[in-house]
Amino acid sequence: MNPELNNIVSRFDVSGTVTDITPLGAGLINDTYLVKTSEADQPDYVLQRINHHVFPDVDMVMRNIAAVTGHIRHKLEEQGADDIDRRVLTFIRLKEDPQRLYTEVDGNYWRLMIFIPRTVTKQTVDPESSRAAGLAFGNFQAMLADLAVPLGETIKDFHNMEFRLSQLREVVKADPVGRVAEPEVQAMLREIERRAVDMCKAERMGREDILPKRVCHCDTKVNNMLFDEHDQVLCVIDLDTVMPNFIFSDYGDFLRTGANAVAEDCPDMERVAFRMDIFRAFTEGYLQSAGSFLLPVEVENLPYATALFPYMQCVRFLWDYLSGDKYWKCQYPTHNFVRANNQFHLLLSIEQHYAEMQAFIDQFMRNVKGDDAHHPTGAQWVAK
Ligand code: GN1
Ligand code: MG
Repeated sequence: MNPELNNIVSRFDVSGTVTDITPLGAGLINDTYLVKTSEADQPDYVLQRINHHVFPDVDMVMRNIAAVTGHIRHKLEEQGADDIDRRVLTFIRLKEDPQRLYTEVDGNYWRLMIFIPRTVTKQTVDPESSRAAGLAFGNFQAMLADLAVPLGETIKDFHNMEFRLSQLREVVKADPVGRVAEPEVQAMLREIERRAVDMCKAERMGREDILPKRVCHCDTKVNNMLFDEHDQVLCVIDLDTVMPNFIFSDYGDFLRTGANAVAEDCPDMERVAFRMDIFRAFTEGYLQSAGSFLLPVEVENLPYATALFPYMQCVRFLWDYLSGDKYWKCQYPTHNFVRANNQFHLLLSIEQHYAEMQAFIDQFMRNVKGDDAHHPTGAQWVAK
């Protein structure tokens, strides 16, 4: 067992005897380990090094997470839910300083949480698990809609499209690794600029005060959910990016990964496609649980959200490619460009389905209005 990792774990108030610490999962941002204990009646743990280059204010990250997990736990208790320790993450306090949920060692920050057993993580979904995911993320937002503690923005301007474009334009100007002149990069930059004004619609609506920010997860990828043996979402994980945002973040980022027929770095662009069966199932699930608080302007713009996130991720991957691959781990030199191109092809597929998505949502709203026109917002969005 790695003595340094063992030493870090020993700072936390763990129950049980640690026998093994091994790498876990394949997150691109944080380093994660499974901490095994020998006793059958004691939990195993997950040890994680928080990437403070990505999340500069570690204390804010952990304050947000404490507020969010505490609030969800309280809601679940009120609802009389069973198995609460498997439905919400539990972070372990430090022995020396029980107020704190993380420790610093040689400039690195670490946290420990209870490992949730008997779960399934997915890299891909089918319509049924997408419906479950839609319900779960809508429910996550709904449970946090009345969170009284204001959350911090753990990555400033994380999903701000105007900011992401300005970051890209800056690196294009500076061209630090000489990749801007590549013809494929030039072609992609033209496609990005052609759509730039449309894609910044959310920021404009935000400034006009017609679009609110709410507590969002902001990284609603398929693999940030733990499913149970019945294909229901048990627990939403990876909470570092939980912060106030437009709801488009959670809706759009799920479909970006879940509805892509292939992985986000699949180099075969002909296989990249937006799956409408996933879109319909996820949308119905999401509207069922988020319907209690969504405004019409939020519902109407869900098709825009499906386009926004592949577009934004294309911009972000291209930015990293042009910066010299500093943000995402790469397995080969053009990995980030392949990812950007994949996201761009996903956007093209979404653009082809745009009218169909709009019609699906419009139909949904018409059904709802016909039946229940007098409700300004609220449960009227529930799928019929
Ligand atoms: C990062 O760490 P991971 O894989 O959950 C990124 C997301 C991107 C994603 C693309 C904090 O998420 O925004 O969509 O990679 N998270 C951060 O794979 O930048
Ligand atoms: Mg993750």
